[in-house]
Amino acid sequence: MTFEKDGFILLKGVFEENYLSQIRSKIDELIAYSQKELLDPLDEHFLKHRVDNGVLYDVYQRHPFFRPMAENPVLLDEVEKILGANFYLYVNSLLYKPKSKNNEVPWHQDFLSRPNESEKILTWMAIDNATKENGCLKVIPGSHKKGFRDWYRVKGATHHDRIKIDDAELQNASYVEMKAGDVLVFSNYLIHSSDENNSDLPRRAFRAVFKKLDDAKIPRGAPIMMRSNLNLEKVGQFKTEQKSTAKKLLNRIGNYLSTI
Ligand SMILES: O=C(O)CCC(=O)C(=O)O
Repeated sequence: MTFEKDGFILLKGVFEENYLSQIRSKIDELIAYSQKELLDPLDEHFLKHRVDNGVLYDVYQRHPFFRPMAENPVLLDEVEKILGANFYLYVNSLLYKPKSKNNEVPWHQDFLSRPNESEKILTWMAIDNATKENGCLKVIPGSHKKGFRDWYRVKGATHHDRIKIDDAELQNASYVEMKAGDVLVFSNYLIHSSDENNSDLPRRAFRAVFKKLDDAKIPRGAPIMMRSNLNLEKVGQFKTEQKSTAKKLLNRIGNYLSTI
């Protein structure tokens, strides 16, 4: 299995059980707190949580106990091999897929609605064992090679952006069962999905997405550099054209529209 050939790699045993059990109890507290739907003082800065669907957004910024996960050096070394020495945290979320909540995720590629941005690398960190029964990820190996596919949006659906995929390609789909502590690193061009959690077992995962600093586009908030090599010769490469106020406003509207 190589990232180039398959579009993903599986890192085994990145997080130890001791550490994961602490994270799990923190997550239990966090979910119980989020379910109370209290007034959120951070609301204007971050995307609204989707508690029922099992997605809590921007947990890296909101809850410091997630930071060591996204900053794990083994994981960042792998990302650095793909993206180079300068990359930032693009988005992040806790995906806890509660039981029997119609939380199947259809076949898609990530960030389909932002075709002009460079590749993003996803790291999907298993906090529990992820199995066929509790809705582990499914992938189509090698599907990243053709870039973005034709896609459509189902308005109002939780996972609204889907791709058109033919049966021949679906034959190659495989489940990625993971042990708690494993991390799947994959390209945003990789076609993936997951089934509903029909088991009594939790399926919690932390998802952190990274992007190269070829520009500093980010859906919300401000970029957080995760690795940064201040090589003076290279700094000039990042110089971008001055954007007019109108262009900045259009970007903001575009980013907002892609989240609804
Ligand atoms: O966690 C899941 O079930 C799906 C996650 C996913 O599709 C993604 O990370 O883009």
